[in-house]
Amino acid sequence: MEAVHEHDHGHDHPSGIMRWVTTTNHKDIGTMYLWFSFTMFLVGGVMALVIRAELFQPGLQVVEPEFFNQMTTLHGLIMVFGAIMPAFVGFANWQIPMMIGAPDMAFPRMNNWSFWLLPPAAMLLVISMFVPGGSAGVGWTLYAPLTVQQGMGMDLVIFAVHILGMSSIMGSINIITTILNMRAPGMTMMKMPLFVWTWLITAYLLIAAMPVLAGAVTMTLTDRHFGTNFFNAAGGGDPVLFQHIFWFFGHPEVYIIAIPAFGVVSQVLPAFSRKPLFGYASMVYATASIAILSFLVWAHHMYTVGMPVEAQLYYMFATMLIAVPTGVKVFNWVATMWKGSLTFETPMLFAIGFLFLFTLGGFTGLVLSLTPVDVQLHDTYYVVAHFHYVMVAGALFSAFAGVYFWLPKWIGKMYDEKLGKLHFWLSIIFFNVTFFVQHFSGLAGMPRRIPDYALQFADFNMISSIGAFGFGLSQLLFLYILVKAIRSGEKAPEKPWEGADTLEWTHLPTPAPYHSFETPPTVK
Ligand code: CU1
Repeated sequence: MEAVHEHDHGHDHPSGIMRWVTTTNHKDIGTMYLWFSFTMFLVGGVMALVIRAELFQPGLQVVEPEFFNQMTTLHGLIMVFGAIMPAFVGFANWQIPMMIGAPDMAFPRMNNWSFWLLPPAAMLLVISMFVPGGSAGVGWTLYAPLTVQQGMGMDLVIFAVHILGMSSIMGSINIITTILNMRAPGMTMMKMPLFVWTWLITAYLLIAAMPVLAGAVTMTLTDRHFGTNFFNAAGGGDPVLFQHIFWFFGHPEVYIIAIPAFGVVSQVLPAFSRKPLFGYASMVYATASIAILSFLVWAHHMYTVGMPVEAQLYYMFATMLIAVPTGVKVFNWVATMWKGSLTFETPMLFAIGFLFLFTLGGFTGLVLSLTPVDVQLHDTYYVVAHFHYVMVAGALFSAFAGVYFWLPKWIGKMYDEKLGKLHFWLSIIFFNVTFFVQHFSGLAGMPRRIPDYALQFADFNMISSIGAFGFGLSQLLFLYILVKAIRSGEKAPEKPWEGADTLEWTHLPTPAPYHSFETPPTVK
């Protein structure tokens, strides 16, 4: 029986499934992160479609209200922790060592463990639906006191969050150590590709934010089972305390997702503009400013809890301040394209789609930062529209841009450009059909996380549901494009994007063969 492959350098490597279980190679681990992310994207997407199917018409048709609530909870948790974050960690694994000229991540075995913690955590979230009482129908924010009253599914969700946190913290330690200690000679901090900078900053955000979430769910756990009263007013606790702790994690979490997305776009836009990134240093400083500010604005999610007007004013102005560094970044991206030799291949289309729609999502965020406005719009579909512009048209479109941009270097083959462009246009059209109308139903007062609604919202919801099913189906095209490229894509040229690879900050080392165990060449 052939149990191992013979490599010319004489080492034995496990084959089959054991190769993936035991791998310490950053490319293998990056690949696993990306496939895991895509799988969770489909699982979370099906849950979104359950929600949209129920909301297609007023009244209750498809699922029980309890199950609907579980779907909104698990859709949020799975998309944030299972789909978006692992996608960008996958990019980090693939790109950071190659971009800074390191042979691998600093702690390759810990890297393996970081990844393999994810599947059991995802399993816990999914099987929580099947325990007695079902999963937690509490929303992804897990607000007390409702979480204290939930059944056993809530315990599985808490355990899943603990495991996800461990994975993120170990991944962050790995990324920080790799970037600070393993750069090739001459690769100074201010020469690093911006994607590397954004991940360095994000890793610090993760280390600061994830333990806070772990603390919040641990306190929930002890309130549930061990007689504490952290969030129980009858026992001297305060349910609003949970919201403070959760959003001290939750707002930085938004930037944990957005900042690596900024990094990807900052690689793609220069490449397809044939110009270096405009304002590199200001990009680094703006990103760091956003990261610091993200810890100072958490209670803008809590304007309706009855805080003093002074606090409302502080959180309003602090939140508006974030628009300044964000404006610097958007200005730099536009200035990068200005007078460039633009071409519009799929990665560039997704990056420009990101630029337009993320900016729109940022703008509605600015609207929501205004306390008197937010008091009206709190827990309406306006908020749902806002954060889906940031998360889907922002982070997800950036992730698509990254996959199309780097795929030729990862697998040595090209994807089908026509189908890639079709994927972009279907995605951007159906995305807007789904979510643009939610601004209107929100402004008209439709509450979120409710399976039924008043007749006046019927048209907006029907349009939104049609868009959601179109968007979901379009992502099957993405899967087809990937499989087709991997199985029968044309051999990628040395320089897949004409003219782009001559730029210092978009240059990657020669295409390393897929599944290669060899050390990538160092950057000059
Ligand atoms: Cu926030």
